Amino acid sequence: MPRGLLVLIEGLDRTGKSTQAAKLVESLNNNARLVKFPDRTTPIGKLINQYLVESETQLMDQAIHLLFSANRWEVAETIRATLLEGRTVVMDRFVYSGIAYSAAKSVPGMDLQWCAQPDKGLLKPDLTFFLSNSQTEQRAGFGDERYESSSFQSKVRQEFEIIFNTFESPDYIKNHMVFLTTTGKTIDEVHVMIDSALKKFIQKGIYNEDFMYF
Ligand code: DGP
Repeated sequence: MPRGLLVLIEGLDRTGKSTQAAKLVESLNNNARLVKFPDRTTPIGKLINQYLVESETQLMDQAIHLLFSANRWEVAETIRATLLEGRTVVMDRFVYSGIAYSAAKSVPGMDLQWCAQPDKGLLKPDLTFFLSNSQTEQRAGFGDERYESSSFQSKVRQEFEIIFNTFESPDYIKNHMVFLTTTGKTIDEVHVMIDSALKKFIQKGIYNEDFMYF
């Protein structure tokens, strides 16, 4: 039985990632599993949630970075097992968010290489969708969680670009990444774009049984 596909939906806050990830899983007729990061339900995830929603929760930037990474490692084996069952896994955020949000803090010593290190060895997506939306990125009021300010988000956006160009080969970007602008598009329109890009990817037969790793 061929293994399932590892699909990632990435992007800044409020670009519709979670909505699209859920819609994609639904459209795959339950032969897919949705994995959202951070997973706030695990013990590590609860700590992450506390950090995100309570501004008085103090944690060293290095410590929270490692917790986000540990939160991904917590489910790494489940993801692999699901793929080996032949089911698709759709992830809502993953390693790229991990590097981008931490690097955007510009903490001395926490450069891209430092930020990328703890996630080395995690499975690399077969196909990544990066969603951007200029309307949500420019708006003044974002939300109440830590990181939800337009100045920080624009820093994160720059970091995403640097990360893709630093860590991924032009070949990987061309074959395994899809950049989608969702500005002015309805949820259904974006879903159709994702669905057709996924079908095209499968038709091209680029992915093989071997896993790729960060
Ligand atoms: P979300 O539940 O997708 O809204 O993510 C919560 C917030 O945490 C959001 O502002 C993005 C940020 N975030 C997600 N993953 C990571 C990560 O691995 N590291 C850091 N530093 N921030 C992250």
